[in-house]
Amino acid sequence: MPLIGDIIGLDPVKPMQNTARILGEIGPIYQRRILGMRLTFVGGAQIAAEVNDDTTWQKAMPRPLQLLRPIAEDGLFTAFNDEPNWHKAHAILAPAFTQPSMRSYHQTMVDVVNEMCHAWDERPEDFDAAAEMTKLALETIGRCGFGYRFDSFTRSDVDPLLPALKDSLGYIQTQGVPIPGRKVIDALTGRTRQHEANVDYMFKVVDDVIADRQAHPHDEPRDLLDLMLTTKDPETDEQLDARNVRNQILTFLVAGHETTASALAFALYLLATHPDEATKARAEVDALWPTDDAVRFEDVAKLRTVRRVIDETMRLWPTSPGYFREAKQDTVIDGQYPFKQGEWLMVVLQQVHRDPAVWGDDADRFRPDRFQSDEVRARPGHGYKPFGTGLRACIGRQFAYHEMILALATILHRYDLVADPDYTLDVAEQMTLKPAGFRLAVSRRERRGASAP
Ligand code: MNH
Repeated sequence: MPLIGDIIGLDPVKPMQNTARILGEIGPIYQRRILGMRLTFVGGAQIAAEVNDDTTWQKAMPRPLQLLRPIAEDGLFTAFNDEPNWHKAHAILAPAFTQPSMRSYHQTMVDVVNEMCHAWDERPEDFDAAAEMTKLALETIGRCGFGYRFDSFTRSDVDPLLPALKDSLGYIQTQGVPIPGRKVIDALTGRTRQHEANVDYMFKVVDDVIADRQAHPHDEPRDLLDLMLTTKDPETDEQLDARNVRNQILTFLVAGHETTASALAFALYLLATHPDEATKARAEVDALWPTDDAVRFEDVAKLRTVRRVIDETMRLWPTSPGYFREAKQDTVIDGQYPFKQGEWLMVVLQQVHRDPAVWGDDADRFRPDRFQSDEVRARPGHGYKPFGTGLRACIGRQFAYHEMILALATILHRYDLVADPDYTLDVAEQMTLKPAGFRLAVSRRERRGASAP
């Protein structure tokens, strides 16, 4: 392809959706050259299954991920596969992310959802769904992760950590597109200096939180920070050092809030535009909470219909739109495409999740019953990977489910959802996919039982 066609073909605003569309048109795998680089995209579930195999393939860390290294360094998400701190942190943190561990974060998650609902009741006008869910998820990971309150629902200004985080991620993302002369321009306009100041500020805030916790330890390990500061890696008998703890906290802030928030925003959009599905999910919630909605820990696992709504939402709109894999050795995929050791490709989830070979002819339809257990059992498992794959898959999966299920169930129980009838879905691409400009109005439902908590 001529260079200029390459540049135009690479949609700078919606690259993932553009890539998914091309895969839909030309087949399960395609390759393009951009500025001399070879980029391969996989959209077929069968080929995805091959590269998901951890014996011949592994997580790759191409430039888009490496750009995050100055912020998150060897934190879990941006660590290289062979970095010792990945194994150490994974061993220390994995127990904190199991389903039973959600018990220790449960009440905090409930508190945050209640604060959000309280804010909605006080201020009944409509709101931007993605922005509101971002507040929820940020508040949740801040408090459950390291006892940090952004107070997103109560303060009128914003916590300065928020713009620092947002602007530095924005800056990092612009560095991904190779534009000649950008370094000079960024330096001249002060963007680089502003970015450095943002990063310094984030480091200082998080370091202060860590130092404060070290000075005033909790009696009971409750949040992720407590665990990181007190647990030893069984293999090396060592704890994480303070710098690595900072890297993990910033990692959880980056990896743990926009993904969850965008998935919730998509779920609200899909429910608001599929009232029959909302009615079904609401019936389950009403049956579980006939009189009140004090969400008990045990309730979350019972909300199977709500869980299916979330699974189907992440199928259609995987907010983490893909992941990178590299060959551990020279190999061939699909029986015909050779890859040399170290060569990498991207699995495009939006396309894998709609592969007709797995999902049938109505793959574009929102139908949560696809996740009924009989349908799940009848399907190959490799067609659904919203949390990535293998050793380096998402450690926060249970955390995200617990948070999303209890938030969505509470919202359905308390409110009717009214979508703007003129809205057509516009999916923005920042770090994640998210519904842009989707405004939602909620109206408090009639209570049929005892009063609200
Ligand atoms: Mn999460 C890795 C998606 C919520 C923390 N996450 C991944 C990967 C995907 C992903 C995909 C694999 C990336 C790769 O292969 O390069 N994560 C999600 C989605 C949600 C999500 C779709 C919500 C919905 N993630 C969360 C939450 C947290 C979190 C919540 C933290 C509290 N995720 C991580 C971390 C990793 C990760 C940490 C890196 C794990 C590792 O490499 O060991």
